[in-house]
Amino acid sequence: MTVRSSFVVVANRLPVDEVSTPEGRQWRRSPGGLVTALHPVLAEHRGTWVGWAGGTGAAPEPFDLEGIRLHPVPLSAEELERYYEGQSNATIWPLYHDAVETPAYKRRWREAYRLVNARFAEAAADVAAEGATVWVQDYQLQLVPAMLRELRPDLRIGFFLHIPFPPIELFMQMPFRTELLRGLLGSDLVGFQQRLAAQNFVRLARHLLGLRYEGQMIQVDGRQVKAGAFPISIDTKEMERMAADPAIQARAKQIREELGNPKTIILGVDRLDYTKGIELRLKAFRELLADGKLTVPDAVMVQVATPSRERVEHYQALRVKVEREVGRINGEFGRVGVPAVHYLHQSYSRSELAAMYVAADVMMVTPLRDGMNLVAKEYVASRADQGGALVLSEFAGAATELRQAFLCNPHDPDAVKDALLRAVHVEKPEARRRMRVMQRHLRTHDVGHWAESFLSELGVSDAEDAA
Ligand code: GDG
Repeated sequence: MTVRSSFVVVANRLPVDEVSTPEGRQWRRSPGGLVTALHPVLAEHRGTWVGWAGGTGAAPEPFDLEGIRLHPVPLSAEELERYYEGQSNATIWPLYHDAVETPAYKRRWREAYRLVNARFAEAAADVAAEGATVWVQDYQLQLVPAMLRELRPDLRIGFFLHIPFPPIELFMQMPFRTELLRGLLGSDLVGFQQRLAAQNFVRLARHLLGLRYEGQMIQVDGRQVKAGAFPISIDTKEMERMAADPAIQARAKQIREELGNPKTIILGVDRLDYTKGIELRLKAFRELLADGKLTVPDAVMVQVATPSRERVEHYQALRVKVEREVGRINGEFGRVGVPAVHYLHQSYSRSELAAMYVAADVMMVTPLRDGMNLVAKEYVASRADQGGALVLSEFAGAATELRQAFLCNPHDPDAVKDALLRAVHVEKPEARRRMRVMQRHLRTHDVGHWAESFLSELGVSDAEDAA
């Protein structure tokens, strides 16, 4: 029998991984800020999370894990290729990130996107109780709000976009732009990372559909749809606790030794994605070495580039470019046993990442465009010693909040080099002052605060108590 919930989250992925144990295959909750933030609300409301469980073919039966009901939605291998890799990650992802890579438009991808979105909407309609609140997440599911409203006009529907929302001129490229916009307008509340993104959205509603708006409230078919900025954040306490753990502190020391005790460790941690500005960061480092402003082995760079979307063409091309640049830098500036760049195309545990943050003197976060960028926030929260310096792109959502970072325009190589040098040479008291201000901000603006502000705006009555 289907269990019905008064609170439902709909996201492309379920927050679980299937792992092999001596007792056989089991589900384990996957780490991540979103599930941490939503867990209390879900538990309070006997909530259900609707999403893909990974794997292709038939989906597992719904099951309970740590107080949450998980409701898997199936995807076939072909849908995965067309809806997820195609329409979501080769069309929408690049277009919404300022078209820093050229979006590809294919009819069969759109058709699969429609079909899969309808499946998610139907699943949500099945599990939602009368008058329930449904919170839909992210760019893979933009048609779900309108589809769900059609099936269940009694629901309160929220949508949150984790990535940027582009200006009108860019959005207008999208072949099924009206349908997408109408999809989002099925919500009662549409949340964005940035105020500018919310503005892009309301202006687009007027431009494309001639809808009237006042402030951030749009009039649609006699209903009101509100747009707003809700900058996402991290579980600050958890990050602070992890970084203070003696085992992690010891591992950080060990990492420094393994790197040959350099004066300056420069760190980058990103999914290997062309929006993250990994190449331009490497180039800035290379030029500073060539200029003699930095030298090996006093300064070394560590770049973690977590494998991502490896079947999508742009990602394959990026890997080649990044690896070529790493080879070039090491070829020119490395020595036997002392590479200039330690490039790690691997995935790490959260604790190993925390140790890297603690070890890094300078963290480089230089995306060409990024909805928020949680790595920047994690680095700041992990520096309880108030050491370290953050170089941050103005084009990351996080730059609106982390004003004390060394901000730079990632499109300007000299600006990136300048910010990196300033971060390398910053005086300790000045670095500490900057860190302190940013840490204070993250303590009040954590992921719980994010969920709570969105849900209370959406009208979930006890969001504040629960989140
Ligand atoms: C999207 C938006 C927005 C990375 N490598 C490993 C690993 N990570 C973790 C980081 C961080 C997360 O993944 C990455 O989050 P970001 O925010 O930096 O970037 P996206 O993946 O692009 O996320 C972004 C976000 O959604 C939330 O709304 O901020 O703008 O693009 O937490 O620590 N974690 C582990 N191993 C790794 O190797 N365990």
